[in-house]
Amino acid sequence: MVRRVICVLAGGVGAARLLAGLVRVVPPAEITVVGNVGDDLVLHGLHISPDLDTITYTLADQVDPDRGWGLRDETWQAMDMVGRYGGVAWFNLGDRDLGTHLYRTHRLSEGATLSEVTAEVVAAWELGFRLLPVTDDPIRTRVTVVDPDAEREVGFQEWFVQRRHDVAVRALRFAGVEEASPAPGVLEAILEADAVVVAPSNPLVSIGPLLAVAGVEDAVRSVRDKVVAVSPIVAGAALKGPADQLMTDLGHEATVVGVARLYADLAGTLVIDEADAALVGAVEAEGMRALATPTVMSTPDVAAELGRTLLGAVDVAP
Ligand code: FO1
Repeated sequence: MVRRVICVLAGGVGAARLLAGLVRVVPPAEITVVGNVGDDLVLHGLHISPDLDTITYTLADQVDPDRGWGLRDETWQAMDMVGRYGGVAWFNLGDRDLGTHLYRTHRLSEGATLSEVTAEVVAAWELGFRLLPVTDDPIRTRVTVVDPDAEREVGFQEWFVQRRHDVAVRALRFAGVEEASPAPGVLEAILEADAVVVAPSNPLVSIGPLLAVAGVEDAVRSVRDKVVAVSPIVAGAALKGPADQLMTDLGHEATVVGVARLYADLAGTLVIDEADAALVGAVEAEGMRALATPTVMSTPDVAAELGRTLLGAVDVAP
């Protein structure tokens, strides 16, 4: 039997929750995830890939359910030590989580690529799906924030975690993206997919860096009829994180219609929450088919049902 390919373009927490549902309706071996690395950072000399880890830990059923990132039953003794010395302690790395970063950093120092290390980590958790960083090259999301006196460019996590994304944003850029090429298998996964799912991740800072890597946006556009996106905006607000505020700050409408304008070229269908059912017509006026259904993944059952709806939208039988 020819194995199907379900390709998921993914950020962090929202994508991870969707994937936890999807693996209940299709065999994990059929799923290839293309993950965001614009949020990556080097801290304490360690390479940290938050979105790749959030996906891995969630599918391993090891994620902390309240935070949505990091590991459950975590302890923080290493961070306490860093704090004692006056080191960088605003980005919280749990003791168990640190093991992942130690392993990744060591393997990279040996010359392994980020895709190779990521495959090793996923295999160690026996997850059975493929997780590809969009690129093996370093790309870093940089955020221009408006301080009371001046504009300043900071790293993604300085904006997101250190400043609690509680500051107006003037601009975004993905440093290094001009030199980045897609990781092995990324373009093939998109071009050969039976379905491409754009997860309910932040369109600007989670999906944006994926599309900015050479060839990725063109590949997605070329299979537009097989692409189904899920809106991360429900009733005018982001379920988690700052997608709504960021869209507003950068001149986009923070509604499903604003999401449709960002994705209309790339995806044939936009799945929106039932709370936005009244906006089906407005989304379709942007040139996409709209489907209204429960998208708030409060339980794995809802996530699985959403997974079924997404596959059905592009005529793939679960
Ligand atoms: N998010 C926070 O709000 N505070 C943190 O201290 C924090 C630490 C952290 C460590 C490892 C990791 O994989 C994720 C972590 N996150 C933290 C989440 C992360 O900033 C976000 O999930 C994203 O990068 C946005 O997708």
